[in-house]
Amino acid sequence: MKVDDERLFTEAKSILEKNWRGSNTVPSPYLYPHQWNWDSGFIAIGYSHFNQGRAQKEILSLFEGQWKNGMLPHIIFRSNGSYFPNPEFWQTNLSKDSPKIKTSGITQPPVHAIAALYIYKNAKNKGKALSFLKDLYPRIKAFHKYLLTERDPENSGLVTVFHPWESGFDNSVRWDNALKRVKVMDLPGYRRVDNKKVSSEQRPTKESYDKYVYLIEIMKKHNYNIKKIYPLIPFKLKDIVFSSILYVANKSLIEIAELIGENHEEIDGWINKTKDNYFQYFCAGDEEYRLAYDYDVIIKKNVIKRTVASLIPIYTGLLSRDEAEGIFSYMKHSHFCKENCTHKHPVVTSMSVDEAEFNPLNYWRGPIWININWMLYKGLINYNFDEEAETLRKAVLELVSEHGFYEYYNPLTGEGLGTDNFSWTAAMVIDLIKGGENGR
Ligand code: 2M8
Repeated sequence: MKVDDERLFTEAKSILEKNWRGSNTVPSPYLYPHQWNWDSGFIAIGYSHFNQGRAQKEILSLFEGQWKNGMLPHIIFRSNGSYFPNPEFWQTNLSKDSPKIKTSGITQPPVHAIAALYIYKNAKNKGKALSFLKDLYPRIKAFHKYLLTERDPENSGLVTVFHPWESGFDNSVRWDNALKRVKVMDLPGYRRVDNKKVSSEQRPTKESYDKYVYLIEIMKKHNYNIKKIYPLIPFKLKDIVFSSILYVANKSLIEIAELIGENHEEIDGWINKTKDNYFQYFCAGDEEYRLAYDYDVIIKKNVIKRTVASLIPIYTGLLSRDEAEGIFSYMKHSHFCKENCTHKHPVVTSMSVDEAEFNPLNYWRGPIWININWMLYKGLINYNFDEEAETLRKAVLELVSEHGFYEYYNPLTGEGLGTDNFSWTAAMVIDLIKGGENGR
């Protein structure tokens, strides 16, 4: 199918315009009527191609929610739009670190330095972009420092998530075993909104939500004090995607430091620590597939489930060419895209179709996500797999062009799932059309 890039770009742009709320963009007006952390990062990358001012504002407004300990919350509540859990549920005023503005009490993957560098590189007005970087740099650095200290008492350079929502891969099979160990007690009453807005077969189960809520209750009980939470929370994993993004973000932060004349020794130290431990923590013992896996801090074991997270190391550039080729071969022929997937769109699924839990309709348990494919595309480019990258790029654009700007897609049919008019899908499409940093 020949994609009309101009038409697709105009459509994508109009979705971001529609979802813009004056200082930030909602991921989707219907399902997610507030500002989300990593969504804003991806969205700013999209804006960087046509509206520098908005791109900058998107990131700056997100950082209005930053906590005094550096934590950047996963949601900034910006409207009365219905969503559960709402600010009354989070009660972040229990923490001495929370800001005045209403936020959630957990974080999400740090794509902001990557986005900020993008904004600079694509900026028409470099002077304004430099002031933006100067303003933002200490705040991003404080966030990364929080992740590499409070969220890494093991001093590994890899981040521990306390909650599936922190990973952004909410109900992924990656978290199933760890969640089995979470025994829910004294759960408060709560009312979900998500499964009234989107068909419940496409959303997490009640059992998952009970655990999500219970984990937050533990954090609230300890006033969101990480030092108290860390030893006792029953869900604690070194997240391979989160840590990989942080590594790439630290590389961007070094470039930013150089642009604004800041010393980056401390960030160099972070990068080296991540490099030293990455393979030790994530690449343990999968003789058969040689893929990388999350590390469960409590049972000190890797979570051996074949999901797209295992392919994300290609995005870091930490792999040898040989290893990157291995990852690529999985992307191409493997569990992720074989005959039962739609060959028209060889786009990578969130979970191997061979895993018993694979479900083409359910959220992060099978469907295709565009931001994740964008990271894989960037990884292929890093290793100069240009032809393969182009195949993936075209496949993503074809999928969206044919089925619309959805939150996720059924890999067997291409059908759009979750909510429509989804902002990061639009933003990633813009970047794939416009050719990344500095155009193609
Ligand atoms: C989804 O997560 C939220 C909770 O944060 C939810 O399901 O209510 C995830 O896909 C997450 O990665 C994303 O940032 C968020 C907003 O798009 O939605």
